[in-house]
Amino acid sequence: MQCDRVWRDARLATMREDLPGLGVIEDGVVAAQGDRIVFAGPASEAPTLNASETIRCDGRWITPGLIDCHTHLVHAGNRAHEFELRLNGATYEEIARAGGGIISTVNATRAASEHELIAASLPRLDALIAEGVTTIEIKSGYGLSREHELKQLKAARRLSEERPISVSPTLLAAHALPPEFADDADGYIDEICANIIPAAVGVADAVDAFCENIAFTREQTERVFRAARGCGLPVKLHAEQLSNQNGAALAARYGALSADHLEYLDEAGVAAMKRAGMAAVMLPGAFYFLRDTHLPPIAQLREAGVPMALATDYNPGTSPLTSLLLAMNMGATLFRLTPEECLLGVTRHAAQALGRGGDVGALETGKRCDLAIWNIERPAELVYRMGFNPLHARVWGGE
Ligand code: DI6
Ligand code: FE
Repeated sequence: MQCDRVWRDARLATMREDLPGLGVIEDGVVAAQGDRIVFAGPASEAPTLNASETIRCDGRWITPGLIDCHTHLVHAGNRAHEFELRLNGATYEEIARAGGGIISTVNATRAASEHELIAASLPRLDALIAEGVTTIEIKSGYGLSREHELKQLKAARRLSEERPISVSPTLLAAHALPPEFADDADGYIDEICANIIPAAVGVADAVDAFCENIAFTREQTERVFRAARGCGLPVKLHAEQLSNQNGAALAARYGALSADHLEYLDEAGVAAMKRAGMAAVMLPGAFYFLRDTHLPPIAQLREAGVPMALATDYNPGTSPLTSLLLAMNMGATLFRLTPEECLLGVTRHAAQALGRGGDVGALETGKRCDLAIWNIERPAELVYRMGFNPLHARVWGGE
C-alpha cells in the first residue's frame, strides 16, 4: 500500500469503540495518505506499506489528537478583577446581577475588531495546541448582536487559517442579555431567532444556549432550539450548571448533540439524555474556579451509559483554563472520573459532542490523521500529572 507517512514502534490508544477500554494496541502502526488514516493497528497485521516517510516512535504512546469540545476562547478583555471580588466573598450570580461577569466581556469584545479578537485568542489557542489539541470548539456569546456574534464566529473560523487546528464554531447568542434588551429578554430571543441564527448558517456548526436562573428560561431556550432546527443547525446546551431547569431534558427533545456542565442534572435528565443518544460534557474547570460543591451525577451517567466528554470550558469568567491535561486531572480528582473516562472524554466522546464522531476522535481507517505522540509509560500519566506536558509530537491532518 502506497502512503505518505507511517509511524512505527508505537503503542496505540486507539479509542476505537469496537475495542475495550482505550483500544490499546501494544506494537502498533499508523499510516496516513493525505490527511486520512489508511491503517491503524498491530504491526503484525499491517499490509506492506510503501511510505515516503517512516517515523520510528521508539515505544512511545500515540493517542488521537485531543479535542477540546467546549470553549469560549474568542473574546477581548479579562476578568482578573472579578477573581479578586469573588475571593472576597462575592458570588458569581451577584457579580452577574450587578452588571459584571459576561457583560463586562461583552463590552470589551464589541469594542474589538475581528483582527484584534484573533490576536487576543492566539496565545490561548497556542497553549492548547502545545498539549496536543487538534480540534477545538469555540463559542460566540460575547457579541450579543448580529454584527458582533458573527464577528466572533468569523474570528473563530479564521483561527484555523492561522494555526494547524480544526475549529468547530458554535453560536451562543443566548448567553446573556445585551444592554439594549436589558428589560426585554423575550425581545432579545425574537432578535436571535429572526436575525442572528439565520445569519449564522454556514458560519456556525451548532447553536448553544445558557438555560439558567441567571440567563434564559426553558421556554426561551426552546424558542432558540426551534429556530436553530428550522435552519438545519444542531443544538447543544449549557444545562443544570447552577440549578435544575430541566434543560437537558429539553435539549434531548430537540436531538441535541450534548448537554454541558450538568452539576444539577437529575435522574429524569440522565434518562432523557440516554434515550436521545446525547453526550454529557463535564466541565470541572468551572466547578473548581467557582469553588462549587454540588457534583454532577457521574455515577448515574456512568450507570446509564451516557458518553461523558470533558473540556476546559475556557472562558474569562468561570474557567480561565487553557490546559486540557489539567482539565482531565480535575475531572478525575474532583469528579472521580477514571483516567480511562477522562481520556475517552477528550477524544471519542468529545468528537461525539461535536457531531464529528465519524471524522475524528479515534485511530481508525478513514478518520483524520490527527495524532498526539507522548513520552509516557502509560496513558493514565496524562491524567495524573498537574502542570507537566509530556507531548513529544503533534500531527494534524497527517502532517
Ligand atoms: N456558563 C459559564 O460558566 C460561562 N458561561 C456559561 O454559560 C461563564 C461565562 C463568563 O462568565 O464569561
Ligand atoms: Fe461554557
